[in-house]
Amino acid sequence: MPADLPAALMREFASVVGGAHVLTGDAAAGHTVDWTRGFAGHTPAVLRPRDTTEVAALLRLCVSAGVAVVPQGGNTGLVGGGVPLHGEVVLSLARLDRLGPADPDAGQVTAGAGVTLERAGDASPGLDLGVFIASRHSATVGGAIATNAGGLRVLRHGPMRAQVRGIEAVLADGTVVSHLSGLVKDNTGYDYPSLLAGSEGTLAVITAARLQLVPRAVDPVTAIIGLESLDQVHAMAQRAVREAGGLLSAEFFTQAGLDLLIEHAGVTLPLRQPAPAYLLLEASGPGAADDLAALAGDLPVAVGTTAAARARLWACRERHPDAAGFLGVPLKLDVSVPAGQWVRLASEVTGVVTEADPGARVIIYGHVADGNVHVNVVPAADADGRHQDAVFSFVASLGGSISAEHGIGALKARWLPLVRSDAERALFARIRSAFDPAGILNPHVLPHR
Ligand code: 2HG
Ligand code: ZN
Repeated sequence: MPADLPAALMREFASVVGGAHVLTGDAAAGHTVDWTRGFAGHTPAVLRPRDTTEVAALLRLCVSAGVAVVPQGGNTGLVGGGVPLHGEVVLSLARLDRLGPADPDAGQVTAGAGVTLERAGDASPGLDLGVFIASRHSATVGGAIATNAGGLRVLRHGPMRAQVRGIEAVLADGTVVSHLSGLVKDNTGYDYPSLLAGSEGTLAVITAARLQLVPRAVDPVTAIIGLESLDQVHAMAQRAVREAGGLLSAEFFTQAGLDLLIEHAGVTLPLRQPAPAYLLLEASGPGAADDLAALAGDLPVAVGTTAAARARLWACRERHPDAAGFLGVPLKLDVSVPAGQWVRLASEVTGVVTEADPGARVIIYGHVADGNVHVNVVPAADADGRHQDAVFSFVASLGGSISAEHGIGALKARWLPLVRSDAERALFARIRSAFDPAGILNPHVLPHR
């Protein structure tokens, strides 16, 4: 892509959104790099439409000029899927932030793509959004759907795809498709909202969504249990899923990550003594405290019931995405395996990385009950793909996935063939060209073959 676009096209952009919403140079800088600092690109323009009509007009201009577009929400992605690594135009959906009133009968709300997850969750006092992620203050509805975000309550409510009851989106040629009625039962053809969930901005630009909300957790109780091994972490999480009816979260981390947070982020040790591994459980509703106490038994445990105490405990887990960043620029590898392989993955993956790069630092943590481990690697050797090769081949050998919840983006495109067959990728390519024949939407995300 040229560094500059023709002046006439820039004028046409400005005539759609207003000159103040075509950002260039320094004003565009915050949109060209992701928050890990691992992905930095450049763009001739960041376009900030305020509604679906403006999105459609901009896409029509881009498709006729053959200009590639990276749709961007809150820019909290971790795989380089939302920043212009090849000089694309950035289409920021941040101004599409209209939040409708919650529908008390259906327990649903219609939210613009730019509404933050936190705001969507606050749409009604008795309800909440089922997806709960650490970046909820800045992550947006459109981006979370496009990446099928997961987070801390997937075991209870499923990922973002499971919250979507309808979608409005704009195709690359400017056509608006909209199905926002929110019907629970609606067998009237292809479920394209579900297809757009996890499509990483490659099929269409999501402009609004009808979201199913869930009952707000009543009197949640948070507990952190200190354990001797990852084996015990897994066994205890499995028991929690079976025995704590109101379970919302089962999260793990280790002393290695916690030490970094204690040193650099003001986090405090949750228990009297350090432990090799920790399991954070959260449950709500009648009997939640008793259920968690019965699970912990005589093990070291810290329990929080007030908002402040729970926040203190949650900081130990929620701050983990920052931990490796205190050592350098981390590679964030987000993988999952079948339940029966989780202990092998969690206990062997650090050795797998250090075999490829003996000086690498590895911090692991994540969501136990859904088989997901976040492997954060600060390389000592060149970050030339050797870390991904090692981790992803290991995960594939365990029957797992190279992306549990963050997507493929630019970071993992090379390794998709490890987990998706030729036939599957050929089908992906045909779906993609049906939606976007000109290939202007996020062309460098997800391989075309
Ligand atoms: C989490 O679970 C997020 O905290 C971020 O998915 C994980 O930064 C990461 O690797
Ligand atoms: Zn996660």
